[in-house]
Amino acid sequence: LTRAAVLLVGTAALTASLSAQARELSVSTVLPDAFPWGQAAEKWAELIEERSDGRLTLRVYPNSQLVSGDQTREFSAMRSGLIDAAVGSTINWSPQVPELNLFSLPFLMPDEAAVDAVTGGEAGEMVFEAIESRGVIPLAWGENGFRQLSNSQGPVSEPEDLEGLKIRVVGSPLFQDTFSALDADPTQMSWADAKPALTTGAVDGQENPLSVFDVARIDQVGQEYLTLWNYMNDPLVFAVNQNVWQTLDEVDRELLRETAIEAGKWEIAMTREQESERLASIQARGVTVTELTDEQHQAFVEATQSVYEKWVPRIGEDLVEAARSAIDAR
Ligand code: X2X
Repeated sequence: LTRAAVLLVGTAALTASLSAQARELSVSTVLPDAFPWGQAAEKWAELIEERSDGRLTLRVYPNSQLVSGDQTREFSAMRSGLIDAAVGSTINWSPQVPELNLFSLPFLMPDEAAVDAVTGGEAGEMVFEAIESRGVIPLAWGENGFRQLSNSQGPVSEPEDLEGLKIRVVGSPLFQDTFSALDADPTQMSWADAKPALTTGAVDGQENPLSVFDVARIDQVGQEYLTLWNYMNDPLVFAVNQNVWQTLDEVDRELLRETAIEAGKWEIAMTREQESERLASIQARGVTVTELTDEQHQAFVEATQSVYEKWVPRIGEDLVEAARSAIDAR
């Protein structure tokens, strides 16, 4: 045997033994499996368990525990390899991937069909390229849902009603701008800090999808007023660290992608199907629910235009344009 041949045989044996070994990947989420978001990650793990013949295991770590509760560090932790994978919110990743602020532009997405047109089309591909260019491999979409506004002080049906209300907001500075444009008093904090702040009255309100309001029993911490304003949809992205991805063979890459897509579709359908039931149970617990007339909706749209002026250039004119055409053509 020549020296090259010995080397080749050695490498092949090493590769074979590596791939024969079971591999465990950590998957970070903010919300645990009492919520659709956590269930999305669990579903992904289940499908991998069923189909990988023991080669791969996904171990889900909820409550942002791998980043000590600081959900806005999840993307950086995944990029650096501290976390292998995540099912994460575009809001929480937007400090590192500015294009993800697309989804937080107030009142851009009128309905679920608009969300699907954006994520499933050219705009969605552009967003995935933006994620990949920052060192993380995006695989599939999920959904936290349309975010609705709640508070402890009174019904909100027009921008004036928000004046001076302290609102807990997430992630990107875009949220500070949206709520400042509405003359509210936004304060940024993690989900881990949000419920205590609502409990003590340190903040008057918050915004989250109905599933989060319902499962976390936000009404029990004084949030008696809920406004259905659909001001933004919060998609989730299934993703894997780039170095981890490079060590996987084609079969396992395809498996991770196909199971992420399946888990995402399953979770999106479930989240949407449960919406009306969730609203009914929130109402049954005594929460006052406000729906906006077209005129009231329009007042919020106009009051938040400054957010577009500042943020469209940061997100990218092309991306916003692609999203708008997809929405118009839905
Ligand atoms: O922190 C939130 O509000 C949550 C749970 O919805 C996100 O992580 C975006």
